[in-house]
Amino acid sequence: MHEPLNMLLSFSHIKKVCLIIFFIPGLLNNSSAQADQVFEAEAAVLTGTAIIANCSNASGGQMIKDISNGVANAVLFKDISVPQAGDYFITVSYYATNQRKMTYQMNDKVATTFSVPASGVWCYQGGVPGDYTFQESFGEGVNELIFYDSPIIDKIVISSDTAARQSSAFYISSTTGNDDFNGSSPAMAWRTLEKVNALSLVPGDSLFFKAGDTFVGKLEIVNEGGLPDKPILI
Ligand SMILES: [Ca+2]
Repeated sequence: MHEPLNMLLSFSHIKKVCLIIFFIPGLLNNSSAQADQVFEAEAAVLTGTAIIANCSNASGGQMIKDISNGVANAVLFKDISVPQAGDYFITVSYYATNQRKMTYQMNDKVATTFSVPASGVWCYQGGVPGDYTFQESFGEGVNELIFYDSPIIDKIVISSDTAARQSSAFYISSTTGNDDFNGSSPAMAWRTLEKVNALSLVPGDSLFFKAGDTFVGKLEIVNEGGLPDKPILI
């Protein structure tokens, strides 16, 4: 691969990409952060074919499988209560041996489908669940969250603390990306800046824009900042 002539970044030149360091102290001091809430899938309402499977590596020793073929076969978390309306992080623990679609619906909103990467081998083969975190706005009080057309689900964790998500690298390519991907690798790169803008960056995150690609639009980083030892790299 030859050296790119412009300032756009290359996946293969990761060590050279520390162009901008955001350090905005104080923004992440959220004294009202709530403790994580854990909801085991096996304690949720199961409909249709959804059924409990036992496995010692799953949280609580159980998980839910056969969540396919539409909304009739679902895992419904009926009683997710949050103290105030706002954005919260949802981390789903799941098992999938291949990239899989996952669909959820929050309260009466339109359902959302995205792709999650393979978690590894199956639970009975000794595999541990994969974790996938996304952000969703909750109403004050009780919320309902339903998953269907999804891989095996072990549990979900609801958190208001941005630090609950571990720092990650995100990849964006306007030529080879797909906004249905999760942005976790060059092969799973997002296509548009909208996906980046929808992300709540946490300290230690990195954003890699593919060399030679052109990105139209505006990169918005609002109320997101790094820490002295964990900057956000772009
Ligand atoms: Ca479980």
